[in-house]
Amino acid sequence: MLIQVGPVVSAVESVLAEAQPGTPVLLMSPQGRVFSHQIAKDLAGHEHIVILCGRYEGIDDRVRQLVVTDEISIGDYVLTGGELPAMVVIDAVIRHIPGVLGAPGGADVESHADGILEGPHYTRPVEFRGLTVPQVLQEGDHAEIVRWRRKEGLRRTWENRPDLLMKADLTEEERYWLAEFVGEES
Ligand code: 4FN
Repeated sequence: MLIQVGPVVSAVESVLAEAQPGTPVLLMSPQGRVFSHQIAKDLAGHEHIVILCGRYEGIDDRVRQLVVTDEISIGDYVLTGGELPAMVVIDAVIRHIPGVLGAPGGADVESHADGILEGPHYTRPVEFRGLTVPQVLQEGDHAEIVRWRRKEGLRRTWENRPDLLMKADLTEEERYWLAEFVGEES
């Protein structure tokens, strides 16, 4: 079963008639370019976004040819529909709206902005089933805590997502830490 061209093009055109000129019309699809923080930020600059997604066997390709401006995928796996990918895009875009809970604190000082993963977080109690909160976090020297978390975030990036390091903009100290991690490998 396929989604027909006529109703979808009508729906999109009626929505676009009330939207800003240049409004993106996204098609969530496995054929799209892979969604990213950068794409989310670009989309956040628009007053409106239209998002289409497939279900069943997908959508008549003429919808894409006639009204779609951008084909986007959230990753390589088989799904039963593009609704969840659409919600992923919506979530990543709306957090760039000032005042939204979880929005970046102003001038993009969020952890993903520079492409490095976050370090670990801890709450109380200081000891749970033999696992303790690292000493530096208990001491409360804020500058040292920031440095420690940055270093641990870099370690996780090195261990789990070394691909992210290719694009990361690192300080001299961070490069030194990286060399340390490489040396720690057996
Ligand atoms: N998926 C693959 C190859 C062939 C088909 C699919 C697939 C939902 C309508 C599309 C999937 C994944 C990420 C939309 C997948 C996405 C979809 C997405 C999606 C029903 C047709 C379909 C090679 C990627 C495994 C089903 C690969 N991001 N078809 O899942 O809409 O946005």
